Amino acid sequence: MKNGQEVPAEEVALKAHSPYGHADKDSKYLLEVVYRQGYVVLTDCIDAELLASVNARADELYAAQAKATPAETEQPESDGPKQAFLTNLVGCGPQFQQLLGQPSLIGMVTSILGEDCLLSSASMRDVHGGSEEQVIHTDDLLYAGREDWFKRPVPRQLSLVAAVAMADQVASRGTTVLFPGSHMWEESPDTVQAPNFGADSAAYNEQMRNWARKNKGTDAIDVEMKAGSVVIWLGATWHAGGAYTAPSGDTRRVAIFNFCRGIFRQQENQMAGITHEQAADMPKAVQRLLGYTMSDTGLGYSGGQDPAILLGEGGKALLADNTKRTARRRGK
Ligand SMILES: O=C(O)CCC(=O)C(=O)O
Repeated sequence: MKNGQEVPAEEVALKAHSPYGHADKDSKYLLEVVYRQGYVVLTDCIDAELLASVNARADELYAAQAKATPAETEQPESDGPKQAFLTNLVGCGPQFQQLLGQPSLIGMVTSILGEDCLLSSASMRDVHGGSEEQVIHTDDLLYAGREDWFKRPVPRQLSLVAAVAMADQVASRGTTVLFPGSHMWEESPDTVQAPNFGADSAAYNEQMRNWARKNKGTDAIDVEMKAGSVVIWLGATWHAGGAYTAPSGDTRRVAIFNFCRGIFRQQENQMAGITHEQAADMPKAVQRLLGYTMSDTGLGYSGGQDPAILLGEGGKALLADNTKRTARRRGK
């Protein structure tokens, strides 16, 4: 227990048995850690061959992006020129689908957000020398109105991120900065002081660090990890992408998979960004995460039917799973 909120130990015990194949004993331990700290690192999660093929495809896509007209590559002002993004990763090649579908990663995600959770967004972030620290934030800020609906500390997480280290993650090259235990704080950075996203992040972040030290006795940590590791942080956890302060060195590359509960809208509109034909060729676990399964509460049908039907032959395996799940839920 920390800061007045119980770690939901019963959830840990009940949900450690994932049908996605994560080793049970490890899952239970990792879940305890994530509920206690607000984040957990899964080491050696992705093998070198898959990392290499994802990196090679990402290099191709960045090269194509660089050739595009400046208007097309222009970044939003707050992102600055020292970083680059690929979005809609799942639609960019089977390598990314394989990365997303790693059983140990999905096992943890579904243990926390439920088996009907959704992929909210999938992006690659490359950070180059001179990049500033992002504004310290929480990802569940996306569900605005939480002062009324999702008052902190939230009893159940609304979302989480799984960030895959595509290269070694080093503090001086801008690895993720996280505030341990902050998912259980009543305050989020924006309620301590609303940020001005257009302004320099440094002064705001200094203010947040001082506030956390003074009021919670907490210092931020840098999540250093080897390529192939994955850090999962909860939607309520305070964090930022760090500053790239090293005078030289490799690009910091991270694949960021954002997940939300099945009852929420996805940040990146997966149904608009990926055609049914594309989705029909994807692994079942990925089809499910895109939204071709209804939520446990019955959200997400199409034409009054199971959305997996839209995938034709390619959706048959998922449809069979969905039918079994629905029958189980109805006690049949
Ligand atoms: O780059 C990171 O480690 C964190 C990125 C992040 O939090 C964001 O883009 O909102």
